[in-house]
Amino acid sequence: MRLPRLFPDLLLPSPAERAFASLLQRSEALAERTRQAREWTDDPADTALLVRQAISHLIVAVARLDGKEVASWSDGCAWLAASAEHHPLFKGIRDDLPLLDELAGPDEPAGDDPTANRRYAALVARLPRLIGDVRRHGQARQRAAGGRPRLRRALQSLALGGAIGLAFLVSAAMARAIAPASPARSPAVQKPADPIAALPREIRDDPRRCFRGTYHATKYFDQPVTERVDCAIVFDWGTSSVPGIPGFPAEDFSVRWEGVLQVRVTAEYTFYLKSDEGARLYLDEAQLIDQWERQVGKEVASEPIELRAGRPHRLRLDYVQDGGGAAVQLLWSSTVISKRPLTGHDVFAPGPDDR
Ligand SMILES: [Ca+2]
Repeated sequence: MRLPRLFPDLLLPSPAERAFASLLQRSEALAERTRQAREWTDDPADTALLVRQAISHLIVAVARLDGKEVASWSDGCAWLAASAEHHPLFKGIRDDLPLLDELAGPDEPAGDDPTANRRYAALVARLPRLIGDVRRHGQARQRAAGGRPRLRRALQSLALGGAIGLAFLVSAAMARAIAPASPARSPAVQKPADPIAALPREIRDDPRRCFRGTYHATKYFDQPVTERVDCAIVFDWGTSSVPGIPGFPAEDFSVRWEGVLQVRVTAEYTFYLKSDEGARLYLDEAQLIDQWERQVGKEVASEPIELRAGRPHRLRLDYVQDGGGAAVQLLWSSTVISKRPLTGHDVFAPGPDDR
């Protein structure tokens, strides 16, 4: 006898149904993130990061279909390695998964490594087939669950959501990894040496973009010599004076950079500051990094901070040089971008109220 559903909200879904619903949500989030990233990213390491997220998503999907929870990328890789049953499904990509770690990681990729380039391009090329295999795996489970309409609906939604997300991903990844004239020189492992030169001209030439740097001929921000546009803060002046500012001292000077940071994707962001010698980073009223004690070249990271898409934040970096070499570098990273210089992509000129 069937019980009347007087209180449908009190009839809790089964663990499997909850797992599929959550997976569907992840799938939609991936679709949105990939769409946003495709609109603005120009760094090949991002593509590697997105490919890794997509494969991670597939691994989680298969694990959950089989009632197994994997909590992280490394858990998923370990589960694949230990689960002989799924070797055929992920055959052909398993050995290349560590390559994604390397390409999407914070370190400089391996430069012009033709072998890594070829492996990466081949991995991306195999993704559509892997997606098909995972969908068929899900459909087989669906047939097995034939008598349970809610579970069937969840599986159908899962397949559709995953396909949408991965279609975005594959089109974005292939445009970058497969399109170059020579497949042995895919952009996956090429990084621009000069982050400012790598910026599109329309950003470099846009007067509303980038930091405003005020260069002072003392260590105390009290003797401005010039103000100029800097589209990234990645400088190593050595013991020479700052180029382009005639008569500017090579020692005992200070620079204040100001801008308005507006991120395109809501996420947690981390900032990294390295300087010779002192530097401090502020976001609105908060001091994110205090590196004022004299030191040379030690990188300090901020606590991760959630920034919402489109919301403007005042950003200020104070830098001081005593003697010897002079260098300063501001990088950032998040769950959607690899570690890189913060540039005029996301930083706008400060207005009168932002300084
Ligand atoms: Ca110095």
